[in-house]
Amino acid sequence: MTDFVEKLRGIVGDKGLILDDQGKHPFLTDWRENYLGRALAIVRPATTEEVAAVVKLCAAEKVAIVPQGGNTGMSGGATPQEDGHEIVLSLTRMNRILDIDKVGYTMTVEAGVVLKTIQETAADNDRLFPLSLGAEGSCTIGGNLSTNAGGVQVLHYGNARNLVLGLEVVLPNGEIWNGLRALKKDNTGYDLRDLYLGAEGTLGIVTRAVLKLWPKPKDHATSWSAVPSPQAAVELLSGAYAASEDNVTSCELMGRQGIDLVLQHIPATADPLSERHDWYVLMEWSSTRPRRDGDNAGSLREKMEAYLGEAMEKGLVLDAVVAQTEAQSKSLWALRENHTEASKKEGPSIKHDISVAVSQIPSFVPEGLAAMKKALPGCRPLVFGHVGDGNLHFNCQAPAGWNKAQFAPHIEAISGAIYDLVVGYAGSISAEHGIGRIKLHELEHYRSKIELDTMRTLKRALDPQNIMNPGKVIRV
Ligand code: FAD
Ligand code: 2HG
Ligand code: ZN
Repeated sequence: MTDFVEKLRGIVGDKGLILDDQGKHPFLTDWRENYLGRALAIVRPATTEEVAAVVKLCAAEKVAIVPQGGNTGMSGGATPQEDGHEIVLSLTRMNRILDIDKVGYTMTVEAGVVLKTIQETAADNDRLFPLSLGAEGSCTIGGNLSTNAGGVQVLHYGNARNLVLGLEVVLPNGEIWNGLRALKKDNTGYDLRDLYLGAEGTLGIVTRAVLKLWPKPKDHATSWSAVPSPQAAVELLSGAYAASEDNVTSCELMGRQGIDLVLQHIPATADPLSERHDWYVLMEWSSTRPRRDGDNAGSLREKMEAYLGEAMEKGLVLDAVVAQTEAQSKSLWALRENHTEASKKEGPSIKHDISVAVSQIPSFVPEGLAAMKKALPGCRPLVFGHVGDGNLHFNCQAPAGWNKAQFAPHIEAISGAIYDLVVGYAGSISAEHGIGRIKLHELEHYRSKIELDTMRTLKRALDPQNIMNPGKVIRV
């Protein structure tokens, strides 16, 4: 293996190689700290050509590769196996914005650019890149595309798959596929780009992308509403589309348990309402029409206030605040975005990243809560998420004070109950976080034979040596 490592050094140099245990450690464990792997080396190439040379070497020596971006994934997809025979290939040195086409509304980037940098670069150019999620300060665009990430603006702009036009990918044999086209229309045969989006690094390594941009919104409104039930939340959203003139860009539902955890664990957060309620909706409206408070058409904030006033009269809203400043809007969003961090600080939890049709949310939620309680009466449901996409994080926090070992024996019963229910609703057991390693068995259990066979056929054809993130997504 010394020989192999020296060949790696020959490609990426000392700067691109981490070999010591301390330096390797952050790359060997996932954000949730569910897995701790080992690796021959952490390899950090600086260019596509270096990636290609590393993959060629690995293909020749039959060494498996685990691509990694910001390592914020929720499913263990970026963590190497425990046997120590793989390398982690980190894309974080490939972090250049290559081009902005303001006329064509596109941006070309390397895979390791941090999402927030892309958002800021778009904004500096009077454009919007709409992908937005809690990990945006550290996740990379390569990881976002490889997980087909969702986030809080999917209901208006679509998920990561909808935000990209072209890709450059290093294939498992080390060849470079240049699909870096900025075309809105291209029906020349099978869509190869779509294969790599959401493939979680099992079919190739995304090295560059052409992203779509949108006009930058000029007016925003943010509201925080206490609602009597998930049913009311869904009805509130349904009416908001027309009331906002189709400007609803986020609609997030949260149960009280999550708010309590955020208030307890995250400094400088505060409950915006004086009384406690069971359910809350955070809504964001945004428009490219500039704000002109007091004019005849009204600003978005005025329209939102009027809409929530009507909703209150109908009993859909119990109490509400509409942010009057950018700072207030940020503090409302902090209550939502810090759920994941607060849950981690509280202790062990199981995540159920599920989706059902939006209109089924009202009946799914009480049934799911009952199923969870039946499986483990002392568990603490933690339900929040992107209700406008029918995607809830139907999570389960361990009983207070429990450690991972105490909680582990109950996971199968709890998750099985939730996933069986989801499948009964014709929903998805992984709406945005992917399969990675954590849901391998669930995928095999809940997807049909024909779907699994087709996935295996694809994987075997494109990665015949099974060196691209083996043991993730689909076992061959
Ligand atoms: P990593 O974690 O490094 O990798 C994820 C997967 O992609 C792995 O399988 C890896 O092998 C593969 N991969 C990474 N880069 C490449 C590449 N260049 N080529 C090929 N394969 C690659 N996710 C959502 O969808 N919506 C949310 O709202 C959301 N909120 C989050 C909030 C918090 C606080 C946290 C910690 C995570 C959240 N996530 C969310 C999960 C996570 O941020 C996303 O999955 C993100 O897209 C992962 O990007 P990354 O760069 O960290 O990828
Ligand atoms: C979010 O929506 C993320 O905040 C993470 O997808 C969800 O912690 C989770 O389960
Ligand atoms: Zn989410």
